[in-house]
Amino acid sequence: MGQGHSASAPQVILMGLDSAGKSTLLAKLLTGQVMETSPTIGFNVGTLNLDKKTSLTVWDVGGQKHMRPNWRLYLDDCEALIFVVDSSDQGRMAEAKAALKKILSEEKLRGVPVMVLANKKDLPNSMTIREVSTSLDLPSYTDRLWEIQACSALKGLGLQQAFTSVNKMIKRS
Ligand code: G3D
Repeated sequence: MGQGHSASAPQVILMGLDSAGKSTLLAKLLTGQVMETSPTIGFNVGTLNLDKKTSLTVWDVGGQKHMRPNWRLYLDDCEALIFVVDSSDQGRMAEAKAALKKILSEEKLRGVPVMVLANKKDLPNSMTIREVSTSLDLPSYTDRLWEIQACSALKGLGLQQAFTSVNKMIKRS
């Protein structure tokens, strides 16, 4: 794995509300590596080349933060969207649901598969994937592949399976 961004590389985009656990997830994936952040690009916390062909770009969405106008440029080659939610924060599920809906209404993401990561499953009060799935209205997304996976970015649980599933979804879509 290395860092860097090539505008033409297929992208996997990681999104979610602030505090969902995106930086923690990225740090886990980058263990032992130095992470470069690109404040000039926007709110992405980093871009990681998963392999020669695929890179992962991370964005905060929703919350008090405003999307930069140029974030859509990153959707051009987006092959999959990973949407991270804090499954222990029931109070922000409606906000997460709205943010996901808004992103998925982007024309450029039509038909793009979505992996929802129900993060922080290590916490005792975390919602089940069924509860998260219902809260985010995932069954209403009938025009694309979607999956939900529980994980703990902090403990590194469920991440391998999630990325394996993402690759499979990309191949199937
Ligand atoms: P963001 O990048 O999406 O904004 P962060 O989110 O990665 O900064 O995570 C926000 C907070 O949640 C951090 O705690 C982080 O340690 C915690 N967190 C992230 N993933 C997990 C997880 O899987 N389990 C638990 N228990 N906590 C997690 P702080 O205290 O630093 O704000």
